[in-house]
Amino acid sequence: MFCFQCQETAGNSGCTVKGVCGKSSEVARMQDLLMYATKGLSEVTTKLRAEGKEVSKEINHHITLNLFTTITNANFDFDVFVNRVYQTLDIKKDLLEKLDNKENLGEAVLWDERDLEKMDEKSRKVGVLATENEDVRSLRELVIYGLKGLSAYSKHANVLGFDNEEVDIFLQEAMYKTTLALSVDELIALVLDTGAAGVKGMELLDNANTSTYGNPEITEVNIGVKNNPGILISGHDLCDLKQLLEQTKGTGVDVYTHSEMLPANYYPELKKYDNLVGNYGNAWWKQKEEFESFNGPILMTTNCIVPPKDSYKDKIYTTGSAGFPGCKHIEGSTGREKDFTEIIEHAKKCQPPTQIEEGSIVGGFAHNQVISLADKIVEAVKAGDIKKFVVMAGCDGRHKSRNYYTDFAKALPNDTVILTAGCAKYKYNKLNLGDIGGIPRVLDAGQCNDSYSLAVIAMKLQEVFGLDDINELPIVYNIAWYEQKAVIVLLALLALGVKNIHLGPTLPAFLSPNVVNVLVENFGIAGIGTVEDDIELLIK
Ligand code: FSO
Ligand code: SF4
Repeated sequence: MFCFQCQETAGNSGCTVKGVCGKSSEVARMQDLLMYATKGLSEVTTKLRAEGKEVSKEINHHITLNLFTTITNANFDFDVFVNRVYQTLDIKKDLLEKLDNKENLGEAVLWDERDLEKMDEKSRKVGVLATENEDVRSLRELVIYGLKGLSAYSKHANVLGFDNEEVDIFLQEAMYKTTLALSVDELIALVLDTGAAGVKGMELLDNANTSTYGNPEITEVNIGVKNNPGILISGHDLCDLKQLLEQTKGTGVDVYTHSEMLPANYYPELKKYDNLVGNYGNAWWKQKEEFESFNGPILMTTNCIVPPKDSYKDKIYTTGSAGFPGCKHIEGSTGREKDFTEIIEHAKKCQPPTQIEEGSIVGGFAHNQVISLADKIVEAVKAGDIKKFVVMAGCDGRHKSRNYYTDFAKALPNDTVILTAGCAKYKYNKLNLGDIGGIPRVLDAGQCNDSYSLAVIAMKLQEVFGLDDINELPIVYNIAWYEQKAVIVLLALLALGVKNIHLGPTLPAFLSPNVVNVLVENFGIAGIGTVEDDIELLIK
């Protein structure tokens, strides 16, 4: 196996024996094969469209889900990947019959093999290292990881009945293009186009979420526990949460959010449920201890599974793109009702959660809420009470080096405000950093995809202050990344013209030195230094 798609990749170079995330080499190779099959299918859909033929929404969703299922920590189940390869080959076979011009079809289109041994053999030849030139490999993978992140966001919109066909068409064309002999310049253009598609994908999801659940509003979220048995819901899928809340109503079982599900508490249509009682625990990587003390069952709706300990493995349920061998998977395809009876009955037999924290945290500062406070914010900036906004969105992770972000937040002067989204917030959202004239110093917009909100806020402030360039705003970017959704957020920010983003705790291993140079020269991308140096550089 060879995988270097996330920030925790072995030695910041590549996982080759087993994933640091816990992914086995068999699963890693089958994921590579699924990507290969998906590139083949994407070539066919792209060529069909060029012939003026329709590609169904179901096929778009299938491709999106293929990519989403391979993101870090989403799915560890070998059989799931084998089945998705089979299904992808079936769809491709059907579509090929509709294609008139079958000349010059790529190798990935022509490949069709259902024998497991031969599939494994093939998987060894089509992974990341199949591209020999390191710059081309770097750019191709940068595009693919961006598309994986984009797929996660599209999938969340799809389950709510929202689609943007333009985004699907782009994604499939881009997947196909990663198989072509494009020049470095053409690949760089494709990277930027991927970022632009990322903006559209996040806009789509923002629209889907806010029109379904209302605009997030300032909300105090309980981080303690109550006396009823509970279900902990993790991941990012608000539609799963909504269904779980409906089905637990009146059962005596409480629902708690975990990690990236915390922002669900900010939506009017979700927070109205009395059985949504708070958030339990912290970012994804602390789940081994926190799932144990939760006592009740846990529903993983998307990525961010840490291979469970035997002591609580029987309490883990997965659904959607998530999966782990031996854990119960709750079925339900895009937009369909799911039946959570089994997990609810399971919860009833469990002890209430053990309290690990108490009090509350405040969030809900997505664009609509912040823009309604715009006057107050602009006044505070004009009066010099707020000198800088620091975007510290992104991810949290296991490495000690990430304590940098807690220290950085603590070291920020009192006239700065942190704008955050994603699980990175857990590094400083319980520090009690106070407020500036009633504006909290940590404004949480929501999940990683809600980084879109931060861009909307920046654009609004640019308009209010009458600036020509978004980079003239008193906003600096110190972003933490872990997996591929953060890659699309980064590319989206670049597409919006944001410059001088600092990215840590390490730059991606998949960026070759030459590609890093391109990013440094054109966008001012930089890594992180010491807290003192970075405060000096970014704030003073
Ligand atoms: Fe991932 Fe990052 Fe949103 Fe966290 S981008 S790691 S759990 O912020 O979640 O999906
Ligand atoms: Fe390694 Fe990350 Fe890939 Fe897992 S996802 S195998 S940790 S690079």
